[in-house]
Amino acid sequence: MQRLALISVFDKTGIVDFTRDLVAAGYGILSTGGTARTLEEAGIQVTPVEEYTGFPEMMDGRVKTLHPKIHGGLLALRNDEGHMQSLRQHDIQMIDVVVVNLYPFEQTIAKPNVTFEEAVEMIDIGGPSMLRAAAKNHPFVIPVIDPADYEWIGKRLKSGEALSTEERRALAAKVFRSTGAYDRAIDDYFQTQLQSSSAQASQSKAESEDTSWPSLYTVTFLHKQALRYGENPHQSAHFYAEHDAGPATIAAAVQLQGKELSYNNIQDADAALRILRDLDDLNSPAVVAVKHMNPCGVGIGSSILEAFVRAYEADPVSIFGGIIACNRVVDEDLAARLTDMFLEIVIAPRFTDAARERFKRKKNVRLLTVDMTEPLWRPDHHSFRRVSGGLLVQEIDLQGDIPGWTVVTKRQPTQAESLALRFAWKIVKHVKSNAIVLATDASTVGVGAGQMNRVGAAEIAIRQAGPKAKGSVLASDAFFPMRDTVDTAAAAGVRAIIQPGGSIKDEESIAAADEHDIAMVFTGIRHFLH
Ligand code: 93A
Repeated sequence: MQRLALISVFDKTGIVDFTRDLVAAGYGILSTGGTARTLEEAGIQVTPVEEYTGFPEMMDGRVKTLHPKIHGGLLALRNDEGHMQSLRQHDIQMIDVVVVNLYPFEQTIAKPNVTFEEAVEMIDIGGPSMLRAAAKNHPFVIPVIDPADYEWIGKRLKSGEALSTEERRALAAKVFRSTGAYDRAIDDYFQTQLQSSSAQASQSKAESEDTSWPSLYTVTFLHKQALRYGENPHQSAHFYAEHDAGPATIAAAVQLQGKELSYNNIQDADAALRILRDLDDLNSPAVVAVKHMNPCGVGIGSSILEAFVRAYEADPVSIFGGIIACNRVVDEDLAARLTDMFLEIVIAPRFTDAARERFKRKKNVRLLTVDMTEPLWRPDHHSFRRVSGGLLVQEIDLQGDIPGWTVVTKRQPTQAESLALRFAWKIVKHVKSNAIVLATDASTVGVGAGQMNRVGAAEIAIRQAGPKAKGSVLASDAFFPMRDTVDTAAAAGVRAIIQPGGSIKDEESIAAADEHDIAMVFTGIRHFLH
């Protein structure tokens, strides 16, 4: 019987070529409305899902693929006679490949002025169901959620070479990770909506959740390694690893070469990794440069080299002796650039053999690989800070993105400004308070960290950006207590601002932004980091 591929994608990029590969590999194509139209327009023969199930897409598309003829075909165990019997009895065909990407919930809520109802309509139900069914049954069904996988899978299926168990499992893991992140984003959004609409908004989170906190806080860390010394040579130090440190953590990093990691190295590498992982949902090659736990340059691009060049050019001075973290494989071209400079550490998911060769000439550079497909934190992870006589324990700041923002000025941010604002907001979260970040939609251009007044942080960021400040956007980790930061930003040519809002003098800052034709948005969220 002919093998079947089910294709239902919101983002149609690359789908025609991939489907051609599947057809060439002998697959019949089942597809939903819009996807079917795209494929048919490209001259590919498809069977619409509604023809196969005998049910029309209904309720404005809310019910398209939620049908036993789809889910039976995805979930049936091919090596179970009873399952096969059910397929035959109900005239259900096996589906062998599922290609789905989801309604863009996060992009939708990032848009200014989106209503709750519009956001809810963008919660994909059928897509995750198919993906999770395929991922559960991955020994028999290939689940494809990431367009980056189209090419290699297409090639392999065309050549008739089966996917290995590990490859299938990795594709399944990617699905669960993505659908998990998708649901978390929905949860975050609902939580912020609840907080702002609920009559109990004033009740503090601590009050409502108090009971889940233990009266005796115990935590176990296992000795991992002795360190040469601590933050300074006169402080002795050791590294303890969390009992169940996940593979994506700095404690699980694998060192490929270079001197032993120092106390400061571990802190800095962790900071770099945290920033990098908060960029995951931009789905872009990204490079983060860190000094003393603050980002000095962050870049994204169409390639990891381009991302590096942008991170580097953001601040070619501070990067000296810093730490570079990359979210894609480091190849020889990038290694050539990285070995041209003095760096303490380079972190990446992998280094090519040629890149490794390059680094061998720089024996002192520490190369670390870290699995970047797993989440960095578990929801129950806490952060600790010792104070004299006690321990402060808090939830980790997991708010890596903006659940929504409100435009408070006459001018709305342009699309490019919106992208830049989102990017700058992700970075400012990781800069020591008071923090100001100037950025474009592809890189930071100025970072002002750890100042005791906000306008001082802005002045540092602007000075460092130099001519690059003009046309950039500004992110502030906390609200402006007065209008001076807006005025300073305007004088430097900043075009848009993102900040939490919530000062009693917000109106003054808004008036200042309007005077300077700056677009300003409020997030309602603060990112102090001390
Ligand atoms: O509204 S849904 O949750 N209901 C469904 O039954 C369903 N099936 C697929 N959305 C559903 N989808 C989603 O439609 C897919 O995840 C994909 O994002 C999109 C593709 O629709 P079209 O092919 O009509 O462009």
